[in-house]
Amino acid sequence: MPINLMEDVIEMLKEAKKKDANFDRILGSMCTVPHEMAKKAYNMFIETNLGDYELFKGTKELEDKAIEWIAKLLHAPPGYAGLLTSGGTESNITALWIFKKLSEKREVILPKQAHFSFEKAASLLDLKLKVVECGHFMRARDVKKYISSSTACVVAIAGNTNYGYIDEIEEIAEICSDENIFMHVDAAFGGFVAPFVSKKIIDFRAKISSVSVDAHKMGMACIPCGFLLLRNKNWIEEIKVRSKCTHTRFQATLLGTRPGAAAAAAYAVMHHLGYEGYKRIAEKCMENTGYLADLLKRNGIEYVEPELNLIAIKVKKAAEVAARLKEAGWYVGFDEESEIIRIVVMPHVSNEMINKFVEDLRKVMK
Ligand code: 0PR
Repeated sequence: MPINLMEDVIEMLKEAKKKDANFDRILGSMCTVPHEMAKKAYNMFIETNLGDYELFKGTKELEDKAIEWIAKLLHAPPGYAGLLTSGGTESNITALWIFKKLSEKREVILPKQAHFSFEKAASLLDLKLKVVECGHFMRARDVKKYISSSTACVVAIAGNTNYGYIDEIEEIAEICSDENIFMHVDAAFGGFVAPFVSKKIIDFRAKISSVSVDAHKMGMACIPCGFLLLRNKNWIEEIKVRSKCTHTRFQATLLGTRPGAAAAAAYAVMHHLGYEGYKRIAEKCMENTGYLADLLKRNGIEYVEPELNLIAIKVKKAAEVAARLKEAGWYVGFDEESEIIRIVVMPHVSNEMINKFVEDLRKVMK
């Protein structure tokens, strides 16, 4: 006899789930409720492991197809390589891991707005981060003066964490190409939005070396799922390891055992929605972002003009405002240093939610 009946365990799980925040109250997350198609696919492939893909050839095919889909979206050149990762953090660490090895240098130039995953990368890989002082995004002219003979790589962001702004990627890529240094684009957030709603080039049409995109953010897939694309497939050799007891001979990912379910879910949504479907979702999110901006303006609340589906609202004492909003039932991101609270207008964020939120924000800010 088991020590607890399955239905009792389910009860226990339900109790725990009740304590979780509900997405109809979450405004500060870059994740969202996965698409129904993703949930179905995830369940179908729950036991698969891409760390030993010789055992799961069908799942491996889905992973390859998902990578191809992203490669096409981002105009990867022939001879590219793609990795399916656990998300932005792993993609960013892996990119810097590869570029450190290829360049045999240790300095990484990145904007002040870069995500904290680069701090983890620096700590793990013993890299020196040279932070470019900038406003809401990084300009090419500001990058130049940080470049030295020790520079391994420049990082630029397409959709930064605080403001959703896009750095001057094309121009920065020109500089990197002239200087013969690697350039990584972190499009963890913007990768599923910018290609559909922005005229800016964030992909391989610019002279970039790599780009990361997360399917578990605007891709509406299941957590954990990101992609790292590299211009040259030979670069993968730098991180390839002979795997000994698995049925598969090599691994070239930071993680060993990896969820095939995440790959299946991501490709299922891609196959279901197509580029057109994602375009409609991105456009709807932008429309709702415009709606939020208008409402804030009409209420005299200051914000940073959005570039993608993210609005930074200017407040004094951001942590306090966020805490009061939490009391009113809203979860928002905040950054005390920049004096902002952050609303990410993800697909689950409706105009009804926005109306109620702004009403509560007005009360909280009084
Ligand atoms: N790059 C950028 C530009 C990001 O914004 C993030 C995460 C990452 C990389 C790292 O991605 P992973 O967390 O997938 O490894 N940005 C959000 C943030 O830290 C993530 C987030 C998600 C925040 C859900 C809150 C939340 O509830 O702000």
